[in-house]
Amino acid sequence: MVEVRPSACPLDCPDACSLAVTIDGDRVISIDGDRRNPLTAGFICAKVRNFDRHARGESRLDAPRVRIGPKGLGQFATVSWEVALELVASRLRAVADAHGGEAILPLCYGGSNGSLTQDAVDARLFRRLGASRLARTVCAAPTGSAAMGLYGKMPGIALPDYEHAALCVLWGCNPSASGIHLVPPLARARARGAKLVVVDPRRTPLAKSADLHLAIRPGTDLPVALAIARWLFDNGRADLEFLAAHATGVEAFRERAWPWTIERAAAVAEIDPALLERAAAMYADASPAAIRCGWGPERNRNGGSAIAAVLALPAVAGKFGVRGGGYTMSNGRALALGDDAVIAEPEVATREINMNQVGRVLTAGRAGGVFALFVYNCNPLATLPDQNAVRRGLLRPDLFTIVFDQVMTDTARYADVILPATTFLEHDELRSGYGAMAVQRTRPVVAPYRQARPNYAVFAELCARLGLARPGDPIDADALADAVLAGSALPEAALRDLAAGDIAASAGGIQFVDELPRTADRRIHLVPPSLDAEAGGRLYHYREDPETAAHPLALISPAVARQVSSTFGQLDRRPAALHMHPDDAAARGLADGDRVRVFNDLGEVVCRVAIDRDMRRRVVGLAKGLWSHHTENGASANALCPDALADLGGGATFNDARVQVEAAR
Ligand SMILES: Nc1nc2c(c(=O)[nH]1)N[C@H]1C(S)=C(S)[C@@H](COP(=O)(O)OP(=O)(O)OC[C@H]3O[C@@H](n4cnc5c(=O)[nH]c(N)nc54)[C@H](O)[C@@H]3O)O[C@H]1N2
Ligand SMILES: Nc1nc2c(c(=O)[nH]1)N[C@H]1C(S)=C(S)[C@@H](COP(=O)(O)OP(=O)(O)OC[C@H]3O[C@@H](n4cnc5c(=O)[nH]c(N)nc54)[C@H](O)[C@@H]3O)O[C@H]1N2
Ligand code: SF4
Ligand SMILES: [Mo]
Repeated sequence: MVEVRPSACPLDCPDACSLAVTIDGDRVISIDGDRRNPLTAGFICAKVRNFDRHARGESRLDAPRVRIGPKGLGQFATVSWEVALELVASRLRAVADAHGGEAILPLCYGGSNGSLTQDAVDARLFRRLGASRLARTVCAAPTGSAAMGLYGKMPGIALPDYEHAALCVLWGCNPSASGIHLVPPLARARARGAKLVVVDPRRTPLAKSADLHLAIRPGTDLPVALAIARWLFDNGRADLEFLAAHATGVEAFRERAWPWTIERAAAVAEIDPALLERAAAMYADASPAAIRCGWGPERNRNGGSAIAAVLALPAVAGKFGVRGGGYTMSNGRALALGDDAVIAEPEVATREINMNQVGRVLTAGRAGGVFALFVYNCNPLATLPDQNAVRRGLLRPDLFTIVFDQVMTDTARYADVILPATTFLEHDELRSGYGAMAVQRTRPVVAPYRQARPNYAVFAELCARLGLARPGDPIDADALADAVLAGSALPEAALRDLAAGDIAASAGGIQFVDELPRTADRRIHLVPPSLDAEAGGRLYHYREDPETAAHPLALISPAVARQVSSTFGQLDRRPAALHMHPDDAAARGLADGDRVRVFNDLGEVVCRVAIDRDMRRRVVGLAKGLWSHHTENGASANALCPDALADLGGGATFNDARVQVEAAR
């Protein structure tokens, strides 16, 4: 019987779309946007419209498997869940007995997971095992630290409210690929005469039509934002009254911005100073002025300070207090879930490993102290820095690796045991958006694919087998959802909506009218002492470009429309290309489509080159989340990304990769 069932997209995307899934028995016929959600507005991206290609494609894992060949060669035998779970439980127990619980490392990120499949029964298991803790820093760690330090993660401008802005600044953000539901409100604002400014090293689709595009060198957002701040102070355009009423650290911030004149910042960012000054003046003149800050500016050594400086601008310029004025970073706190109650086990103070340095830890062998790796909700070989180190680590004969995923990822090929996971269409979920201000409780719309199982079921089973289950533990999906909601700070109305099976959504307030900073004193802290301490007293101090004569090109790896990070990469078999400005190609004697070697001291990638006028000079681009089949030598941008950490939050510095490119022989 054909029927339409409601669902919600849990993928790592700001938009948190509501879905209408048409099914015939256990067959998905179509997936469309649900009209009940005003942001989704009845349309969704092609990735999720075609989700069945992922859910029923040839890479989908249909049963547990154990390795039968050498590590990394992808030779496995199918086994029963009973055999697989017994093996996993006995090996985890053996590792804990021989080396202590900390020798077990859960490796997850969970960007595409809600509260039932990440930080729920999984965390219970690992806490009770006394496993090492993972600092989940691969994304949003610097932005999170900066937004927390300055504003206590105050919810931002609701995405539909961009329609009311007279000026929109897209700062290191590319909604055309990575959050498409912001595009219509931007278009509506522009139809009413709003101006658009884009700060991005690439000429993104929206940069092409923008009124002003600052094509800065990656990693230079900090001086650029500080120069705008200084210009506002110098030209009497700072809102001193607002700052006196609502901010601390104003003088300290002003001092740290002081070295950055328009000329000096423009020189460092390699842009025209006149353009930068025009951007500052446009921002000062416009109201409402909205800054949509993305995650591009955080992925470098200056990332935390850069985001803090960008987020300071609406305070300095006095842009709050009107609908469509202020900023948006993450809106995750607008309707926040994620309470610890669901875990039913207090956090233990075991050692913490930064996921950006997993390669380093694994390759340290015995000294690294990790002998069992449990990978889930993550595809580390494709997404962590220093891919070659991660690969060498995964090849270690004395490492026992479990990979729990929906599809046969590059990482899974290195597993000792593979466990097949359900997709969101097959399990229960409870998901809060980080762009859209919406929470949705979803039910399975089709039965699990063959033997695939949900995370909550598998981790509960492992707790039981390891003797770590306790009476009263929430286990089934409803009990888990109840525990999350009971511990959340959701307003009554949202809880009622969820209980009635509806989307719990907030229209979003006006910053400094309906929303104040969620800091302890409800003020903005322009130089929060905790962040300054974390940055070694050097918050807002610019760290120089890591380029060298041997490796002068900045390699960035932006999000692409056809994937979410590495998710869906199995569906695209076309080879990837390195994007390069024509002048850089000419200087190397390269023509469009030539085979090239992209290299630095960490590794190399062999692929084709695409001559691309939308890249700026001395910056090359290779898509984020590529799989081994996308390049000739199986390496991706991550093979060239350093595992050094950003100034705040222990964040990744993917875009600090500096490389050289030559014709491949
Ligand atoms: N289709 C799709 N959607 C996604 C994702 C995906 O992979 N595909 N990923 C999801 C995830 S995990 C995230 S975190 C978000 C990311 O969402 P975005 O932040 O919008 O995406 P990014 O591509 O990471 O970076 C945005 C832009 O920053 C630019 N950039 C790179 N370095 C710098 C810099 O130093 N300064 C400035 N100003 N700009 C810079 C890039 O050229 C890029 O255009 O998107 C989510 N949505
Ligand atoms: N070079 C470079 N690398 C980057 C970035 C960059 O800008 N440049 N950006 C980074 C960013 S922004 C992010 S967020 C990270 C993301 O990196 P990852 O966290 O590795 O995210 P994905 O690549 O989406 O992989 C998620 C995996 O989880 C699986 N999965 C999904 N749902 C479930 C489930 O319910 N159960 C189980 N067991 N598995 C599930 C999916 O099938 C998929 O294989 O990548 C980072 N890597
Ligand atoms: S990936 Fe983003 S745009 Fe696509 S359906 Fe999911 S939430 Fe919507
Ligand atoms: Mo991300």
